[in-house]
Amino acid sequence: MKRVIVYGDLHGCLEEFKALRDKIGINSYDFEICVGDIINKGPYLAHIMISYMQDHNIKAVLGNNEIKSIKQYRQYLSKGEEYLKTLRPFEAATVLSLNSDDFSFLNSLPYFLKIKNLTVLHGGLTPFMSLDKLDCALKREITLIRFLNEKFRPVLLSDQKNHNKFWAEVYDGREGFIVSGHHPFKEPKIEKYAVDIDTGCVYGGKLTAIIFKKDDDNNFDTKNYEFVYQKSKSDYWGNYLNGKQK
Ligand SMILES: [Mn+2]
Repeated sequence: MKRVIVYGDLHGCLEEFKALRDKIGINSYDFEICVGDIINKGPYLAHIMISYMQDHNIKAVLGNNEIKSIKQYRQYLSKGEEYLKTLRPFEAATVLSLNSDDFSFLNSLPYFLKIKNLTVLHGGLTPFMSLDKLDCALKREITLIRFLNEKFRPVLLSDQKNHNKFWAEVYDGREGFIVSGHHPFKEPKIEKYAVDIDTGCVYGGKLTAIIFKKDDDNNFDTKNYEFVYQKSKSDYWGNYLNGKQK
């Protein structure tokens, strides 16, 4: 394994993803992994995204969107067509696009992945969490964390105040150098022991990849990494909300 390449939230933006991989010049020694939220909100259906990931041996951790769609697919299997009417159109489209192989793929995704000194997860951690002691609720929580209050408890996006700190600003590096996504920033959010690489491709921003190479100690060099970007073709989610596409 020469390079580790981590991609931000894809949300169905397959064309930008392909263009970004071309730009990087992926080769068979590279280890590629996504921070989760591969599916939903964007232009390409979940089945297409998952097939592409499998065809190219690209790994991923669970995002909150994968967790949601796993639940919805299960409900659909037990309740049938009627259940789909309770979903938003893009959620129903995801469920209908999944086959049992896709469902197995989603179920096989881990909540986090450690690669030597690197850790990939979707959301974030609080100072009270350790990755080897997460119960079910906390596992779900690490896909959702963005900002923390003064007691370092996660705050809901709707309750967020200016003085709240982004989780990575108070993260001390105890679980390795973390690459995350989930909360979109205009540029990658770089902290001492973590970087959030969700730059909102599905919202008309850009798709970001971060590339790590080995250092002299055979770890990954977390001081000299590189970003590669691919500009989004459209504000897909904005267009969806405005009813310009289904
Ligand atoms: Mn997310």
